[in-house]
Amino acid sequence: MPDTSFLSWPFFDDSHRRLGKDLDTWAIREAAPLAHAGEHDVDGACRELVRRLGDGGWLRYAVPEPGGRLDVRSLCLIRETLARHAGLADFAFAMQGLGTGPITLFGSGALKDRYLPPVRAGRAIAAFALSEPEAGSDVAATATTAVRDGESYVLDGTKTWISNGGIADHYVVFARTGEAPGARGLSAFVVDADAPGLTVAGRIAVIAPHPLAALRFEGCRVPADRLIGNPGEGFKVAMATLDVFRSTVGAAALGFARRALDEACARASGRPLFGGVLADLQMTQAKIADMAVEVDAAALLVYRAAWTKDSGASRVTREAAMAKLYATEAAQRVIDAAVQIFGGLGVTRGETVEALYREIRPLRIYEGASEVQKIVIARQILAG
Ligand code: COS
Repeated sequence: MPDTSFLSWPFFDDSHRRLGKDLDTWAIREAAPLAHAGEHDVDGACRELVRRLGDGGWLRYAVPEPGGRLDVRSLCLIRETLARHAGLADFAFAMQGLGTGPITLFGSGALKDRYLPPVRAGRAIAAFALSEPEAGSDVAATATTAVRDGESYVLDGTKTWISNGGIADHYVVFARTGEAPGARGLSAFVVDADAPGLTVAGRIAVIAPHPLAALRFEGCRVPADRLIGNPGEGFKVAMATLDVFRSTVGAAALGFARRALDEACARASGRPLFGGVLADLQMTQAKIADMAVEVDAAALLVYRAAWTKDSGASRVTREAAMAKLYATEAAQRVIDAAVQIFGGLGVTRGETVEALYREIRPLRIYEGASEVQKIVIARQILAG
């Protein structure tokens, strides 16, 4: 049974406590049975999970109703809970939010009306297309271009490592419109997956299966009203969206870590060894203690960042970067310790801790690698 004592921390109100409990019950029934379905049919499993999350009403938190807002504590609680039961369910939920985040935060009323309701209902799949072969960490180096031509923009370039690439119905694409060099010359667009000139250049297979692809834009014409915010604001749109969603990556890592701790405790308490059980050994106890401390420290940083954003801070760049950095790195250590406690079983295909070991690794890379988070944190601290 996972530790739920953190829900009484002052970061939360009663609606969050109810949300955590209700989603846990739902996830055991609806998400956990599909936890490993992605190993065989990742696209089908993802589509099914998006549909179930929509039917369950959970996507309303990732894609708020008109007049609503993104409550980061709810996003974090949902990601943590889903990750504890099924990594792919967490992925499906998160990408619906990240793929529409720029529209939710900066889109016109018309863009919101057109794109958000089907994603909220789980009937359309969203994606966020920022990374390029040579512009992942350095967003200001984005090379994909968007040139204005009458009532359209024409996009050319390549995006890669795009989550939901190949199954998304639309992509938020960041491209250079050239108002200024570097970060100030980018803009964000919504591009329909069937737009002429947009093709899936190739699917990418990864250690923990998720839909992932490279996209090619060749003379891809997009109506000018698909621009999100103003021309030249693309970098700001990307960063502000990442400020919201980075803490939630930390929350997903926290969910994986909690599951690993629970699995490790159960194993250590039940595994006979040297006339007792594994948990009798002080070496095991030291591991469990370190794991528990790291889980609580990660939770404190994640929910501090979420609470700060929900309390009205205009930027949580530092808090979100700290939460993502610490929670993902700590979860990797916690899961590695769980694998060690499981011994040979820990590296056996089909074991929960083996899957967690593969699931956690990309989180230290995507949405800003740990090294980028350190750059972001240091700049904020040095700026005073
Ligand atoms: N929110 C709002 N505005 C922001 C911002 C934020 N979080 N971060 C930066 N900005 C603004 C800055 O204030 C600056 O505005 P002015 O030009 O008006 O001063 C502008 O954006 C440029 O900022 P900066 O000079 O910091 O740009 P850099 O190119 O140096 O940014 C980092 C470097 C590393 C911070 C950035 O490229 C980054 O976050 N990279 C990682 C991106 C990522 O997560 N990639 C993974 C792909 S998504 S899976």
